[in-house]
Formats: sequence, C-alpha cells, structure tokens
Amino acid sequence: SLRKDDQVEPYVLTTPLYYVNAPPHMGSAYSTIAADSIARFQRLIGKKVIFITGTDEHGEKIATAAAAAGGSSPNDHCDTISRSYRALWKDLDISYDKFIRTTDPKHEAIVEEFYSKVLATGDIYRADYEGLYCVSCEEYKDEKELLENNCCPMHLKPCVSRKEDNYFFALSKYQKRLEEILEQNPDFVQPVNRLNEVQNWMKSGLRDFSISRASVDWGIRVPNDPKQTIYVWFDALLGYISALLQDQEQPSLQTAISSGWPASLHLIGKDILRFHAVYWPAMLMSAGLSLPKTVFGHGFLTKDGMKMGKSLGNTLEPNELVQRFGPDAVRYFFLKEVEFGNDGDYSEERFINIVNAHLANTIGNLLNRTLGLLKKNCHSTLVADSSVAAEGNEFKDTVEKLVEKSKVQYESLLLSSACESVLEIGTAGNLYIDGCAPWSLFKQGGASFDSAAKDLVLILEAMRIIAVALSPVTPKLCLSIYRQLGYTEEQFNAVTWSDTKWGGLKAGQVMAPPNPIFARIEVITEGEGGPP
Ligand code: ME8
Repeated sequence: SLRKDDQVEPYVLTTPLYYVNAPPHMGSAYSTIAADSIARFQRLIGKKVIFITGTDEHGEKIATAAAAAGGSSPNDHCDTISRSYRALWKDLDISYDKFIRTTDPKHEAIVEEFYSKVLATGDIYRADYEGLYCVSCEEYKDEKELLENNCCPMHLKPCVSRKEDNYFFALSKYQKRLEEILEQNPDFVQPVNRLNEVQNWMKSGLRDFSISRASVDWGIRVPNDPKQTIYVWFDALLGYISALLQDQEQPSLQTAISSGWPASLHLIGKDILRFHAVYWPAMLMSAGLSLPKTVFGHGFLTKDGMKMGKSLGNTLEPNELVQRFGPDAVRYFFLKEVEFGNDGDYSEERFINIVNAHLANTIGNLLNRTLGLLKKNCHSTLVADSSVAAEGNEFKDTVEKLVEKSKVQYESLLLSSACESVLEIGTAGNLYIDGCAPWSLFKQGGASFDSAAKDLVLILEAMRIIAVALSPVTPKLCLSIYRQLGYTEEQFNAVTWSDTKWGGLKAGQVMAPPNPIFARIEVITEGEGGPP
C-alpha cells in the first residue's frame, strides 16, 4: 500500500542501538550528538528526516548485567537503563524521531520474519562450533587477533572457550559480492580509512558466523527451534528496519521497508564496523533487501589521553557534563574539536578554553557588545534593511562565502570544518566591528553616526546567519540569538537553510536588550572562590 508521502525519499539515519548493560557514557552521547546535528542539518535543507536511535537489549552481556544489578528481572533492568538513555537524549536536545528497543514485540516479529526468510534462501545451516568468545563484544574471535592470554584487544579481558551446536549464516557465500560492492561504491564505507580497514579484513576470507546461542536464554527464540536464541547482532541490526514501523501497525518486513528503507546513513563507532559493513549487507542481500547507502565509522574519544568505555570502567559522565556546562557546550566541544572520523580527546581544561573562546567570546560577546551599542545609540532599533546596508560590502561577501562553505561541509559530514566555517563568520564580525569602531563614530555624530548605525545592522545580520547555520550543532544557543534579534521561538523553529541568505533583518526591527547568551565558564582553582 502506498503512503501519502511516498514521493519524497526520506533521509533515514541511525545511531548504534546502545547496549543496556550500563547507562550511557560520553561515547554513546558522542555518536548521538553527531547524528543529531546531521539530522537537524538535513531537516534545514528540506529533507524529510527519520532519525532512529534506540537500545539493544538482548544477549548474554545484558542478562549478566541484569543479574548483577541485583534482583531485578532482565525486563526491569532494560526498562531502567533504556529510560536513562532517553533522559540523556532529552537533556542533550536530541531530536530523534524513532526510539527502538529490541525487546519491543514488533521488533521481535520482524526478526522472526527475517530469520525465516534467510532460512528459506538456504543461507542458514546447523553445525558444531568451538572457539574463543568475547562476551563484551558478543563475538567469536580469531585466535590470531587476540592479545596475550587470549585477551580481546578491544576490552582487554580474556575470551572464554565455548563449544556449541549452533545455526550458522553462510557469510562466506557473499565474499565476492561484498568485494564488488565496496569496489563499485567507494562512498559506502566512510571515511576512506575505514573502507581500507574493511577491505583488508576481508582479504583473509569471510567465515560463516554463528547466529544462534544454545547457552543464552535472554533473546528472541529461533523459529522452529525454541531451545536456541538468536544471536544478539543478528537481532539488533534489524532494529534499524523495525524502527520504521508506525505505532499500531501490524509488524511486517514489507510495511517497515515501505516506510523508508534503505537507510541513508548508519553512523557508528569504529568498533562495530565489521558488523555494519560486512555482516549486515550480507544479511540484507540474503533476504533480498536493499543496502544502506553509507556506513560512517567515527573515531573514539579518550579522556586525558586514555581510552575510555563502559567495559573499562573509565568513563566521562555525559550527565555530569550537561549539568555543569549545558547541552550546547557539550555538543559544540565534541563536534568542533574532534575531527569527524578520527579519535579525539577530552580534557576539562581544553573543554573550558574552547567553549569560552568560541561560544562566550567570538559569538556571544560580539552579539552582546553590538546590542549594547544599538541600545545606547539607536533605541535597540535597526536603522536600515540589512540588504540595503550591505551593498558592495566585503564583510557581506565573506559571510556569504563562509556560510556556503559550511553547507558543503555539513553535506560531506565534515562536521568540525562546518563548525569552523561558522565560527569564522564570528571572527570576521569581530574584525569588522573593531575595524570600523562604531563606538567612536557614534560620538562623532552626523554621517559618522549613520555609518555606525549601519555597521551594527551588518554585524547583527551576520549573527542571524550564524544562528541558522550553527543551529544543527547548538540549537538552544541559536534560539537565544534569534530571540535577541527580535524573533519569536516559532519563527526560529520555522527557519530553513535558505534563511542563511543575506538580507533577513529589516529596518525598524527591534532587538532585545543585551543579555549574554552564553555565560563564560569560570574555573575555580584551589585557594580561590571559597571561604578561607
Ligand atoms: O556496540 N568513543 O552498543 P554499545 C566514541 N549494541 N564512541 C564510543 C566510545 C568511545 N570511547 N565508546 C562507545 C553496541 N562509543 C551494539 C550496537 S547496533 C545495531 C548495535 C559509541 O552500547 C560508538 O558509537 O557498546 C560505538 O559504536 C557504540 O558507542 C557502541 O555502543
């Protein structure tokens, strides 16, 4: 059955579906923040976006965590942790459209249907398997990729020897087709170093993988063999499809697919690249479904130079960061300061320096001092249309070039560069105001006064453009800018990328009185600030 909006191909993007073995950490937040900025950008340029996130709730790792959490059933445990993800996404202004939980019955129905479909193609067979298993990865490992004492290189914990009678997926059958896909679609896996990684790994030959567990009870039962449960990865990846189902809809692969599959972008960390760039496409091919357009594997965050992660117990608390510094500072720091695709480091000192310099000074202070001058000299009212005031103006040209550049960068997922381009508009604004020194022109009166009043219009127009162009990254801050420029929240929510075009501010528009949009973060060092 056709849907009304079938003509518009939606932009479907996904974050990983996070394991509920522990509450979210900064790594989970990082992927989600990046995805959110991409979703917001795509909406600005007019796409119908379906932004999917959720939680991965089956498997041995979750069952063990639930048992360790003491008393609560796996279900209750999943509810609690899954809720903590949603709470964090709310605090971080994550604008997801769908939140899928893999324990949702509609998802389970999709997995069963998918399994049966793959079974019917002859790609599933039964065999004995003996190997080394990393429970944290939920994956059998090749002995040659392990460290000393059979430790998993990702989790630094010893793998355990397992012997099971399992169902296998015939991945090896897809070697050739996958190689061709990677060759013919060099944008399928991004950035290019991840593509190389996948291609190198495939050179050693793809091996069939086990897609069921006899030893794990907490999972979706294998159709026709309820003694086994479906391997957590074979289950979870399908969440990207089941998430597309509308509420109340009778779950079927066909209806889910018709609501937006294939995904435009799977955004993931580099740790789960193989699952997304190899296993998943092979599974989809087996079931006769289309492949996602892009898998982007971003880098890992470290803290003070050290690897961090749930399993290592060395995490940066996103909740704490948001409470202390607010969502925009957190979003901005990680998107601006980590080159997207590469690893990046957090240190509190750098965090504070960066957000103070960029958000409080370059952008916030520019707006504040401009509004201060406008209030003092022009009753907070614009004297001219920004378009008229800007004829032949070099500053205007600079702003137009930078905002166009940021658009191309957002489109290419160069998120840090996109932030940089928008920030440069602020830098250019500061140079411009310092160059024309309106504060002294106002004092001179006459034509100088008029010229100063026009200069303020130009700077405020640049601020307006910053507010649109940076809104995918710092939505609250940009709303504050828009409000100070005399717009309503409704007007801000209705902006599109075309509003980055120069000429929005009009003569007579009344600005709000200056009021810092981003409070400088003050560092209280020992011996200062407190009572003696
Ligand atoms: O892997 N830096 O879930 P997960 C940056 N359930 N990102 C990090 C990070 C770090 N230090 N640590 C984790 C799973 N991440 C599966 C996914 S998808 C169908 C199933 C991010 O909770 C990064 O995106 O272990 C990584 O891929 C993801 O968290 C792993 O999340």
